[in-house]
Amino acid sequence: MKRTVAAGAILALAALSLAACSSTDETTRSDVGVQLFQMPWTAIADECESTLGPAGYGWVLTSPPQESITGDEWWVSYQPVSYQLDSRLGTRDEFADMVKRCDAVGVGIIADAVINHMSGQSAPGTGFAGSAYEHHSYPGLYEPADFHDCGLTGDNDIRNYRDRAQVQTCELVNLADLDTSAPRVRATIVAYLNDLLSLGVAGFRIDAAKHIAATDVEAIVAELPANTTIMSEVIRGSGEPVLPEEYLGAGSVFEFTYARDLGIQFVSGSFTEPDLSNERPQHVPSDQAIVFVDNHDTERGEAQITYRDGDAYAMANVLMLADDYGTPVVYSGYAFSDRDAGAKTTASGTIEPVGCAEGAHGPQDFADGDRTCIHVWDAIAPMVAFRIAVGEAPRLPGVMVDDAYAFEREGRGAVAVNQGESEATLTLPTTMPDATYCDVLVPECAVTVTVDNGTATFTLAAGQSSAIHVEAVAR
Ligand code: AAO
Repeated sequence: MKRTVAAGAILALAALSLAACSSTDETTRSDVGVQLFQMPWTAIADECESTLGPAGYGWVLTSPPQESITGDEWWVSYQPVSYQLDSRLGTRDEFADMVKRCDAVGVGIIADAVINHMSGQSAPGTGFAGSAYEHHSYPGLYEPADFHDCGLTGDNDIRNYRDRAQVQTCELVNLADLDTSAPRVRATIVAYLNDLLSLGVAGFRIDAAKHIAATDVEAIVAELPANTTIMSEVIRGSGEPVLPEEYLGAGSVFEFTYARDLGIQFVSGSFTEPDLSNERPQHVPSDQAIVFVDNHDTERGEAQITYRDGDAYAMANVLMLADDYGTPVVYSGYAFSDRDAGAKTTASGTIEPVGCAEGAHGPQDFADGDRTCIHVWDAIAPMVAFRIAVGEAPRLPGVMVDDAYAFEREGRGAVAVNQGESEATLTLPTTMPDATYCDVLVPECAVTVTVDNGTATFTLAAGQSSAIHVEAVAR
C-alpha cells in the first residue's frame, strides 16, 4: 500500500496555454504544498482563494487542529488534550469551511495529526476548549492504562535515540506516550482521523511518527480510506535504528537528508550536483519523499538556511522546486527571535487571522511576528507554474561557473541561480526550443532569456534566481 501525494486526487495537471508569463488557470494543479505554520483556518481559507489557488499550489499542511493545553507558545498545538476541533487556530465550523473553500479552488488540506502522545504537563489542567485532563488521563478518551510506562530511563523520557525501545515506548520531552499497539488506542485515533476525513481533508502529516512503531502506523492507516495521503515525520538521525524507510508501507515520509544537502551548499558557498544517474544515497525513493528547505522545527534548530537568509533562501526554494526528486513543500511561517514565541494573538487569545494576499513579495527585514509569506514571494510562487510546465521531464546535469549554477528539465524549462557577490553570466546548453522566454521570477516579463541555437544565456545579478519554461514565451 502506497499513499503518496502524487497518487492522491491532488495532482490534476491540465494544459497551460502558451501565454506571456501567464498565471495558472483555475483547473491547473501542481504537486507543490505549502506549510502554513500557525495560520488560523479563516486565514487559510482566504489564502486558498487569493494566492494558493491562482498560483497552482496543490495542498496546504496546517498546524494541528485538535484542542490543546493553553499557553502562549506555538508548541501548545503539539500537546493534545482532546480531539475536539477547537483551538487557538479556530473552531470546528471554521476548519470545515476552510476545507470546503480550499477544495473548491483545488487545494487539498493535509492536517497535522498528533497521535503519538497527549500532553506533557505534570500538573492537572483544563484545555483550550474546557476539557479537564491529567498527564495520563483524558476523560472520555484515554486512561492511564492506554499509555506506555517504559521504565527504561529515570523519568521515562527518551534519553538515547540509538535505543529503539526508548524511542518508541518512552516519552518524547515528557509527552504522555500512547500505547499505539493497543486496539482501544488505535480505534480512538482512527475515529479522530476519520472525523477529519469526514470534513474533507486529503490526508495527514503523522507527527513524531518515529516514536510510533511503523507497524502501528500501518495498522492505523489501514483503517482509513485507501486514498488518504500520509506523510510521516521521521527525522533521519545519525546512527539511529529507527529509519524513515520503515514507514514507507504507510505512505510518504519527510526526507530530512534532502534539506541538509541543500542547505549546506549555502553555508559552504559552493553548489554540488547530485549524481543524477543513480538513486540519491540516504534518501527514500523520489515518489515517497516529501522535500523541504526548512520546517517549523528546523528553522528553530538545525536548518542552515531560513527566511532570514533572504535571496539565498529564495534560491534554495527555486532549486528544490525545479528538481525532479520528491514532492516539495514550501515553508511559510512568521518571524521570531524567541524560539518559543507564538504567532500574534487577538485580544480574545486566538491567533490573528493574517494572510498573505497583501503580504511581503520578497525578502524583508521582518519584525517579530510578521508573517514571512514565502509562498507568495516573486522568486518562489512562479516556480509552481514552472513545475507544472516541466511535468515529468528529467533533470539534466547542469553547469557551474564560480558561484552560479544552472540546470535544465529536459526540453521544458531551466533555472539559474547566483550566490556570488557579483554579476555572473552562465551559458547552458539546452534542448529547449529556440525562443525568447520570460524570466518568470521577474514580474510582468520585464526580463527575458533567449535560447539561441541550443544555448540559454543567463545574466544574473548577485543573489538572483532566474527561471524559464516553455509555457512562458515572451510575446
Ligand atoms: C515543549 C517544551 C519541552 C517540554 C514539553 C512538554 O519545549 O521542554 O518538555 O513541551 O511540556 C514541539 C516543540 C517542543 C515542545 C513540543 C510539545 O518542538 O519544544 O515541547 O512541541 O509542546 C524529535 C522527534 C520529532 C519532533 C522533534 C521536535 O523525533 O518528532 O523532536 N518533531 C515533532 C514536531 C515538533 C513537536 C513534536 C514532534 C512533539 O515537529 O514541533 O515538538 O509533538 C534528533 C533526532 C530527532 C529528534 C531531534 C530533537 O535529530 O534524530 O528524532 O526529533 O533530535 O530531539 C541533527 C541530527 C538529528 C537530530 C537533529 C536535532 O540533524 O542529525 O538526528 O540534529 O535537531
